[in-house]
Amino acid sequence: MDVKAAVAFAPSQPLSIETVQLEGPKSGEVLVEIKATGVCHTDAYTLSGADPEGLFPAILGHEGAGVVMEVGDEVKSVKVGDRVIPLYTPECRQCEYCLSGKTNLCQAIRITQGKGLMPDGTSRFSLNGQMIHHYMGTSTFSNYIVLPEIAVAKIREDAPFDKVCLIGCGVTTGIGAVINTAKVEPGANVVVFGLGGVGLNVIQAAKMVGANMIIGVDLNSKKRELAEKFGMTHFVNPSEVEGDLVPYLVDLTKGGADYTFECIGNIKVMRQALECCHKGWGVSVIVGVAGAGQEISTRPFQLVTGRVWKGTAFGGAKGRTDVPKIVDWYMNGKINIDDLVNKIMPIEQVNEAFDLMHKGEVIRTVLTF
Ligand code: NAD
Ligand code: DAO
Ligand code: ZN
Repeated sequence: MDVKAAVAFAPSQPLSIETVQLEGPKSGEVLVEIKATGVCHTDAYTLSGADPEGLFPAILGHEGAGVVMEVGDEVKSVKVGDRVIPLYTPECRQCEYCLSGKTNLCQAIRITQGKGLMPDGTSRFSLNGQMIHHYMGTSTFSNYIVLPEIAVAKIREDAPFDKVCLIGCGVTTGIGAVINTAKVEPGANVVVFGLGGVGLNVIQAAKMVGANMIIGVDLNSKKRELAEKFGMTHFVNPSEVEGDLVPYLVDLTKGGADYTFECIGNIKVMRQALECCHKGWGVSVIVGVAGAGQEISTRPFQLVTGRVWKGTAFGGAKGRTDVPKIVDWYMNGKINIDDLVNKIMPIEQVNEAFDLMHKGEVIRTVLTF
C-alpha cells in the first residue's frame, strides 16, 4: 500500500514528506495506522548523524499511538480496531530476559531491530524500489507501520492519541525511572537534573510516590514554573550557584539526596548527580543518553562509600504490561500529560517541530496525520 511518511534520506538533512510503499503484515505482525507521534531528542540525535547505530534512509519516530488496521496469522493479543502504542522495547514474555523478572530489555527481536529491519530480516518500507529502514522498530513518522505483535501495547478505546502517544517514550521513561528503577519511597529527597519532557515525568512520579524534597536543576530558569506545577519543591539554576554545585545540593538535602536522576545526557552532570547522593545509600539513575563514545567517571571511593550508579531504558517498563496502566493513570487524572504537549501540527511540519525542539521552546510537539 502507499503510505505518507517523513523520510530521513541522509544525516543532517531536513526530512522529506514522501509517498512510500509499505508491505502488509506477515505472521505474528500487525498493521497500525499512526494517528499521532511525539518528536523526541532521540529522533534528532539519530538524524544528526551522531548515533553510531543510525541508518539511512530511514523513517524516524518512536513516540506514537494509533489503531490496528489488519492482523497477520497467529496474532492473538490484539484485533482490528484496537488502539495501541508501538513499543521500541518489546515484551515477548518468552525470552530469557523477559522470564528473568530482572529487566525490561526483551531481546526477542533485538538483532533485526538494531539493523532497521523486521524480525524476518526484511524491511517493509520502500520508495520506488529503494529499501528504507525501520527505526527503533517503530517508525512513527509514517501514517501506517507494520509491527510484530510483541511490540504493541493495547490501550483503552477512549484514550486521545495526541496525548497518550507520549507514553510511548518520555512519560513512561520518567515515571518508570522513579517507580521501577529507583523505587523511590515516601519521604525520600530527590534531585532531578534536566526539566524537559523526561525530567518533568520524574518529578510527577516522585510527587506521586510521596517524596519529600523534589529539587529540580536546570540551566534554563524558564523551566521552573511548569516543574513546580508538576510537583518540584525547590529549583536550582547551576549558573546562579556560587561555587561547586555538588556541596550546594548536599547542604540543601542535609547530607545528600536519597535519589538523583540525570535527564540531560551530559556526562559531567552524571558525575554531579552521583556525587550529590547521600553517603551510604544514595542512588543515582542515568536516564539521559550521552553522545557516542563518551564515558562517565568518578572516584571509585564514591561507590565504596555506598552510593549506587544505575541506568534505565524506557523506565524499566515492560511495555505490553505497564503502558496500558499508565494510560489509565492519565485517563483517571493521576498524571498530567496535557501540559507537556505545547504544539500539535500536521506531519508536513515535521522540520518545524525539530526546530522548535532545538530552540528549547517546547517540551513536546505532537505531529498528526
Ligand atoms: P530535553 O532537552 O527536553 O530536556 C533537557 C533539559 O536539560 C532542558 O530543560 C535543558 O535546559 C536542561 N539542561 C541542558 N544542559 C543542562 C545542564 N548542563 N545542567 C542543567 N540542565 C541542563 O530532553 P528530554 O526529552 O527531557 O530527554 C532527556 C534525555 O533523556 C535525553 O538525553 C534523551 O535522549 C534521554 N531519553 C532517555 C530515555 C531512556 O530510555 N533512557 C528515553 C527517552 C529519552
Ligand atoms: O536491548 O540492547 C538492548 C537495547 C534496548 C534499547 C533501549 C533504548 C534505550 C533508550 C534510548 C532512548 C529512547 C528514546
Ligand atoms: Zn522477551
